[in-house]
Amino acid sequence: MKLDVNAVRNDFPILQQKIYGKPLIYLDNAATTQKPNAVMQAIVRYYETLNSNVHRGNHLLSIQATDAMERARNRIASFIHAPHPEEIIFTRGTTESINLVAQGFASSLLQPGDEVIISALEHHSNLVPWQQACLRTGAQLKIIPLDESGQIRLGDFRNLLSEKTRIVAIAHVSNVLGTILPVQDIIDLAHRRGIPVLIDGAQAVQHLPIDVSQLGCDFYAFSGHKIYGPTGIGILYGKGSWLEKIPPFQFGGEMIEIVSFEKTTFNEIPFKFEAGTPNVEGIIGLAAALDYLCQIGLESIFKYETELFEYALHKLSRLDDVRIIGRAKDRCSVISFLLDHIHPYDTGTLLDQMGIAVRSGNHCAQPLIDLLNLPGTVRVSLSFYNTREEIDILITALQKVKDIFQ
Ligand code: 7TS
Repeated sequence: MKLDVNAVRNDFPILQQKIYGKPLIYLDNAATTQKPNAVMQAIVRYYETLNSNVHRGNHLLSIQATDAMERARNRIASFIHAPHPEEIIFTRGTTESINLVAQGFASSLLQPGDEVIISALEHHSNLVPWQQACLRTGAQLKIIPLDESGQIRLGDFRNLLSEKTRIVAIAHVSNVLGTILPVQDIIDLAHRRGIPVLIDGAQAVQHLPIDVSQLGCDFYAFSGHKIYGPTGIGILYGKGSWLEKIPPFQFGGEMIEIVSFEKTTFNEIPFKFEAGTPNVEGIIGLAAALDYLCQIGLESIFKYETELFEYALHKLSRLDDVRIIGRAKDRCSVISFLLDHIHPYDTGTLLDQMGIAVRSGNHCAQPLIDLLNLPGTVRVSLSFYNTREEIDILITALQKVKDIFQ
């Protein structure tokens, strides 16, 4: 079914706002997405009818809240086709999900001389945790280089794999270039050598169909707030066999089995990784976001987004004095660019004054921006609630920015 963008926009109250008296054009969806009414209502309903602590009360509200939280876990598992709900760990976001795995590896699975492979286009959240894990253990970080289009070459990846490699951690979609990485090939190549793979899905899960069973990845991380859910909730999918091997990330309530002053044994997965009272409203809000997306239809959403991306790319490419950064064949949702002789911050500031929200800077990928030898980029990132009219207004606004500087 075709997506009705006007109907969709009515589901997002914030999009009706004006910024400096101009209609808001929100093109910073890679940073965070806006929230539909369905999500906000689910959170309010939770506080109005269910609020109580989970997994520890024996009164009715606590039982019902626990039930709602565990149903949400099932919902999230089915959304990414995780075979077992206990393989879904609730975290604060992608960053915490990756830290959980990196610190787990540093505690017990990395030794001096071991190697960890990432790519040159990683967000700091899939770089710094591994860099620190390597520093702690004497392991070495290996970087898959990029070709001139902003894609990795499988040959380069194959050359880095060795008997020393302990894990590969790689983005599914780049938050700077929009590159869709060949994750299936990466997983297959790594698995041939028995090496586990973590996928940073922060920019993928809201734009591509995700099936972790089919991918066969060992870990998949994403954030609720980038898929129309609340902030402060994230997911780590991990294969049960790995989650059993990794030690707990944090200690305290809920993650324990038996505690004495001398010794503690730990709860089973997923609870072993969920110390303390969880973000129940975030969990319920995230499940509501996934329900909302499925109700609209993932296929219609992805098709609409692909067409809008092509439209925006075409329009931007035709503008004089614009340099598009990143030309990989497989791309989605994110377009980085520069206007000749205009600093990306200036472009971003002027667009803001015209009611257009984009992001300019290094997008938390400093090594990539350094590698490209750029001052940063201006980044437009799309959602299914954006329209062609908004892209047209962006193009006119960029023309004005150029005029101001000429
Ligand atoms: N990985 C990728 C690929 C990301 O794009 C981001 C956030 C993260 C990890 C971290 O996610 P968090 O929810 O834990 O913060 N990316 C961006 C961005 O591009 N602009 O703001 C945040």
